[in-house]
Amino acid sequence: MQIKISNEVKEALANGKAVVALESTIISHGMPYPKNVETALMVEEEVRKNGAVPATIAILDGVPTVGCSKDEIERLGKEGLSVTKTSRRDIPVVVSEKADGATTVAATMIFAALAGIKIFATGGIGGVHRGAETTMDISADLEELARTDVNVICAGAKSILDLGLTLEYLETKGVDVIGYGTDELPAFFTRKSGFKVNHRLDTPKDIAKAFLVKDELGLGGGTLVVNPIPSEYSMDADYIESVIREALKEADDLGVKGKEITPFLLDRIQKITGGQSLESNIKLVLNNAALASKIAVEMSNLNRG
Ligand code: PSU
Ligand code: MN
Repeated sequence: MQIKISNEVKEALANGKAVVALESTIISHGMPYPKNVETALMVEEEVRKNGAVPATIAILDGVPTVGCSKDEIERLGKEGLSVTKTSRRDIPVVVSEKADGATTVAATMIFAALAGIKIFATGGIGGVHRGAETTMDISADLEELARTDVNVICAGAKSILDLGLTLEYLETKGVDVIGYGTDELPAFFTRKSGFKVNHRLDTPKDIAKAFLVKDELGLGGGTLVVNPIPSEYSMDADYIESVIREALKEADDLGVKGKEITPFLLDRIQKITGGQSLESNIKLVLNNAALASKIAVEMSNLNRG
């Protein structure tokens, strides 16, 4: 099976340089065009500025690609919702049908691991949905964190999810949740959620050291690092909660479920807030890209040292 790794990423990996994986569902299904493309390119720039090489991951004409070009990112952004949102289960058919696929956190982790990339930055992960006790809607992202050896840096999860159940699921699966400079799980648009993280670490180096121990012991699986949105961009907690409730009610009324529910809610939240949430979303992704790059650089230094 052929996976394509860009020359730049291949060379960086061969030389033990810092590389940061980036997902593509956030481009096609997470933000509207052209902001999605602008953001994806800014995120790559942010990774470079912090001394690492970005590797945006997607499936293009059936070829899993690690290190998409600008044109490829533009193509995924333009395709938007018409490109297949590709999680673990979707990979075989998207590849065999030679289709384009925008990879979720789960699918991006799979290709990052195949390429040998250990650090991955995104906005928010999927998790246990509110009402999962009856719908059983639990994102494949959580199971992937349990089994695939890639560490994900995010801003927590949106409270479209049940954050308490998401943490319990991760605990059962042996996935550590590390708060960067925080004792509390951030809730994507806000810095607080009322839930404690499992560990708090205050420097990229401390986080890199923990990742190396996981490697040395061969524990496998991923880690979730949660990085609060910078205060100046965070949103009012009561306001965003009311917006999320409204979006959830609309989804319920329209009977939206399965893989469509997350993109539907993201789009509704953006529209109800008049784009204010999109601006926060962009800022937190950049913030995560910077942290992920610093951790990747520390790991590369520790590995060399
Ligand atoms: N949450 C966000 N933004 C996103 C996603 C989730 O705040 O863009 C995307 C990610 O690609 C994530 C996927 O992996 O949705 C999860 O979808 P599902 O819940 O269907 O597994
Ligand atoms: Mn789901």
